[in-house]
Amino acid sequence: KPPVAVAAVDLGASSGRVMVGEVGPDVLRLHAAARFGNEPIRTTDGLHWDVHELHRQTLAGLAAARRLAADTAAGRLASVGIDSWAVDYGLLRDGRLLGHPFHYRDEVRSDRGPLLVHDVLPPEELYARNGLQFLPFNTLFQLAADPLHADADRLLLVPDLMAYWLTGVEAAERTNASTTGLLDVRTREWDDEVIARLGIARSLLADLVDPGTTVGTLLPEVGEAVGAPGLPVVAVGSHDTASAVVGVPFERAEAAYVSLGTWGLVGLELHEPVLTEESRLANFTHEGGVDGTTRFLTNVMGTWLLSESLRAWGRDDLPALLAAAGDVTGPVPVVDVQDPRFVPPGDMPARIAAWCAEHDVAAPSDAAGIVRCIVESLAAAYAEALTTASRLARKRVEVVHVVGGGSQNTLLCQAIADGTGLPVVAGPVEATALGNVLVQARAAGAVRGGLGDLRALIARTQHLRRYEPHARAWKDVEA
Ligand code: LFR
Repeated sequence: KPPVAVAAVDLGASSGRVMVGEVGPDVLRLHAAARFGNEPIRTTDGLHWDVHELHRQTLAGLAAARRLAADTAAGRLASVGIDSWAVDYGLLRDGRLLGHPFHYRDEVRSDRGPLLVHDVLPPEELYARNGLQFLPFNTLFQLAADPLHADADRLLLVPDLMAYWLTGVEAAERTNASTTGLLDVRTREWDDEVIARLGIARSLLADLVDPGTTVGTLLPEVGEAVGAPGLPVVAVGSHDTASAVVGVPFERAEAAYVSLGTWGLVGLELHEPVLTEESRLANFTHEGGVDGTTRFLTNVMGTWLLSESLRAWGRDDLPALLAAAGDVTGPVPVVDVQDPRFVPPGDMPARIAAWCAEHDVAAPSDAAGIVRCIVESLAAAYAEALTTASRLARKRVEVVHVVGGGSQNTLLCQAIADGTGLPVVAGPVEATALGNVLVQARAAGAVRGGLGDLRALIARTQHLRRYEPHARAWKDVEA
């Protein structure tokens, strides 16, 4: 039986890609069909996503994927699955999008929403019901402050919106729906009471679907544009982090992960929630995972600090900067990467300098020093979050998996190993796309089994790199 070919649309906060995955019992290969930028738009009312451009790029990417698939043993695509960042949504009325969806890094509305929601549902009660860490941009907070809310008859999260534009079917994929704050953490169904108390019309929310379900098939005009009439759209872990965690090749149960992209999502896969007051105060979330798992994690700063610094410097040579950062011998300050000042887009080197000045530590004087400071600060934050996760969930951690684009950052992976005192297994780089294609391939019958089987296939086929913890000379200098 030849491997099946499926297309994964993976939309990230700074770029998107369409990949073709070839999957069989002993085959797992990815081919890049298209990569494109995702540039937010700032207008007078705030920061927005250009979802129409993302749709256009998705269509072009799918056409390229269809051509690529023609050259594989499968000869054609069996399905397409879409994932993206979480929480952000489009509001529709009679099937038409109202305005441009807001970007979760929009500063304008971020204070008002939480105030409005917490007035009705205090943080403790909310956590007991939805299990989510407090992020000011969780969908329910955004919605409370959204001027278009009252005009809408449907809310679709970004991947669901893209799937709707492909198929005409409105559905709410469950892993991503868990990031709205409107899902019951225990039943993983819409929480009608929370929804009613917040004055949200129940009909705004679409029916939930699980990863692996066929949502619909391409609309005739879409199928024609892409060259794949009738292609099924299959729900995957449409929250990119849910797909990334499917892509973690856990080598044993005593393992934690850092899904390292724009954010560093640090935590554990669990089967039961840990809804304690300690977990709430530590801001640990319970996002819905594929196959009913729980992603017990916290959002830490990720490569955003690096990419925004590069943008501020007008540079695009991260590898060269990391090499220079690796050669820095003197001590560098460890800054608090969780400081809210680092969330909105902007001049991060200046913000780091300001943080250092406020905390009476010497700021690094050049780009290499700043990059080294960012790397060490990120690693310190991950080490702390991992210790906290292990303590809260009462779970031993003996190895840390680092997946996603950031797993290519050797300096950072080594710093995480050193900071935690644990071995780091880095890779796969494309964990999210792999998680996306594997869930589709399983739905198509090309692979069988649970997450353990899918992960074993990743471990057998993908390039992974191991880092052992060791103390480095510069650490002694710092001490
Ligand atoms: C990562 C991610 C995180 C989510 C953040 C905002 O890409 O999806 O999991 O908290 O973006 O949506």
